[in-house]
Amino acid sequence: MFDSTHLARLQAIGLAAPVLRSIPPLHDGDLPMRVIEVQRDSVQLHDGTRAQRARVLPALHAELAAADDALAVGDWVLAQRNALAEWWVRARVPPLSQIARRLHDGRDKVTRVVLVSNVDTALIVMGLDHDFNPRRLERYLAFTRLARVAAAVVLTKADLVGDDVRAAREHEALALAPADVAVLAVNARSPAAARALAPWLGAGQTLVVVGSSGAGKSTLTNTLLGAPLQDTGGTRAGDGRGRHTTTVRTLFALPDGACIIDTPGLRTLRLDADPADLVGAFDDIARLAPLCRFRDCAHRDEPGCAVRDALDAARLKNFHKLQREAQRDQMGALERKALVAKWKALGRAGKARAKDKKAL
Ligand SMILES: Nc1nc2c(ncn2[C@@H]2O[C@H](COP(=O)(O)OP(=O)(O)O)[C@@H](O)[C@H]2O)c(=O)[nH]1
Ligand SMILES: [Mg+2]
Ligand SMILES: [Zn+2]
Repeated sequence: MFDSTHLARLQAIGLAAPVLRSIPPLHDGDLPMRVIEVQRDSVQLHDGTRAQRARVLPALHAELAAADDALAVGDWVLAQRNALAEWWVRARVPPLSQIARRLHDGRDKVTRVVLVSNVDTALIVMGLDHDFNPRRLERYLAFTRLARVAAAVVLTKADLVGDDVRAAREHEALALAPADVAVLAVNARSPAAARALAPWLGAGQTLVVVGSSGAGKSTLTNTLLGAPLQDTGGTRAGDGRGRHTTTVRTLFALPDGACIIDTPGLRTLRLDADPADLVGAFDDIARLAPLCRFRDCAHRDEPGCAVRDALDAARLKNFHKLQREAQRDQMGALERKALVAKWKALGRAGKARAKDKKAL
């Protein structure tokens, strides 16, 4: 489909075999490229050699929007250059993974926002300082688990806290993380952080850093890049921009062949999940629930609840909170459906009446 140099260039920006296999048949002039940034009405693409601004064909945009979907950083696309030398994205290669969240418009409308696509590992970045928050960590762990993306917890600012604080918080994070999720304490500014993360940075791997503003995501990105490409809180502190230094998601190629997507902190992180899915993101609850006396135990005040007996109360409370959020979103969707059905029925009745009148 492509010659080997072209293929090697795409592999250097993360093209993996499963994606390659799902690239649809190419049209004349099609070039496979990766989305490295999404702007308001254009995208930045990369072909392994250079970045290129492109626009998205309205048909593709509409097709994705109709499925509550959108192009995101990390996506592979097929782009074409027209006679005016403008680049247009014609098709998207089906993503292997997507990390999405829900956004509420403040009333009852819930939208799904795709943050990144085709990511192998999410680095959940959290400071060991005042940023450290077990409940937020649980939310992020559920977030990556629900997206079926592997995760590692990177606790930054190890150099800013005492050994005992570091050890206690590391231990607490380890207790919350599922068995297959590593927890590392690092100084994000030190090259040692890059060495500690080496197992996740193999050629062809794509990572994303997630976590709150000021946690050290951009600092870690720069350390992995070996170059200060991203502004960090420290360098901007003087100009009153506060700590929200990173404003867009951007994909970078790392020296050893992996790619990393730096992201701005999210003020609210509403999971893109149905209440039933959520249990799967809390390993211990999934494991204990079959031992509850009642099969439909909600792990609240039912007698004989194995989950409540074993779990830390704060963790269980957080689980219920995430479940309530998911339920509210679902209620909104069901109510909207019921409303649409009602309107349709009214429409049908109206038409039937009109017909009856004609027949008379
Ligand atoms: N001493 C120290 N400072 C850090 C560490 N990680 C981040 N910082 C500082 O914390 C501030 C916010 O970091 P930044 O990377 O912009 O956070 P982001 O919002 O998550 O991208 C900056 O001043 C960084 O220099 C760390 O591990 N050690
Ligand atoms: Mg940043
Ligand atoms: Zn129970």
